Amino acid sequence: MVGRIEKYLLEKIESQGAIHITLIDPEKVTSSQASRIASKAKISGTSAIMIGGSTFVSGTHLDKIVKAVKRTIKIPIILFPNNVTGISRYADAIWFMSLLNSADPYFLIGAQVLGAPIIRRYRLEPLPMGYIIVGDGGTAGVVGKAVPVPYNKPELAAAHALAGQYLGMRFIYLEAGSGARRPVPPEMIRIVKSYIEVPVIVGGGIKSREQALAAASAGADIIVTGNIVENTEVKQKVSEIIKGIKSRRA
Ligand code: 1GP
Repeated sequence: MVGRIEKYLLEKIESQGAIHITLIDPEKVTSSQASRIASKAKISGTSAIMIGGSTFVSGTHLDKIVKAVKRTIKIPIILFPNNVTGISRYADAIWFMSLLNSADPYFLIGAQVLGAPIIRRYRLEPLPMGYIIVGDGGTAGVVGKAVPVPYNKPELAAAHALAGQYLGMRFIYLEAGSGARRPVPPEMIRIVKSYIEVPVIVGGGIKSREQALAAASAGADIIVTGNIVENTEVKQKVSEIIKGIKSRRA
C-alpha cells in the first residue's frame, strides 16, 4: 500500500525530524522559472517539489512546468491539485486530498471520484491527505467553499484532523492560505499533533526562519513554503527556512 514517494517522505521525516517542501504555483511561473526555482531550492536542502495552485491553469502549461522541473532535479514532484485539472502524467505522486471542512461535497469526494481513474491511468502515486483550511483561509478557502477553522479554536482543527486519520488519511495538512498574513499558530499545530499519529503538514504565510522554527518546534513534520520562492532570492530564502526547521526544539 505504501508507495515509493510516501516511503521517501516518511524516511526523511524519521531521519531529519521535520522536512521542507517547496511549492511552485504553475500559474505564476514559466517553465524556465520553475526549473530555476526547483534547482535552487534543491541545493538549499528542500526534500520535494509540490506543484499546484488555487486557481485555473491549463493542462498543457501544467505538463510543461512538471516536465521542466523533472528534467532539472531528481527529488520527487508531488502534485497539489485544486481540481481534476491539476493532474499531470509527468509527476511522481499526487496529494489525494479531501478538503475536510468544505461545505461543498465536490471538494470532499466529487473531484476525487472524477480524478481517481485518471490517476490510475497515469500511474501516479496517490498520497491520501486530509486538507483543513484554517484562519482566514485565503483563495483556497474561497475556491474550496471552506468553513475555515478559527485560530482560537485549535481543538476544532484537531477534531477535523482526527476524523481524517480515522477515515484512513495518512497525512493531515493545516492550510492558512497562500500568502496568509498570519501562519498557522504554533498552539494549533501542537494540539493537532497531540491528537494524531500521522504526519502534519503546515503551510501558508511562512516567510521567516523564526516562523519555520516555531512551526517545527510545535510539531509540524512537513513545512511548505510557496510565496517566498517567487522572488529572486530563492536559495537564500529556502536555506533560511531550513535552518529554522533544523534548529527546532524537539
Ligand atoms: C499554500 O501552504 C501553501 O497552499 C504555501 O503558502 O505561498 O504562503 O508559502 P505560501
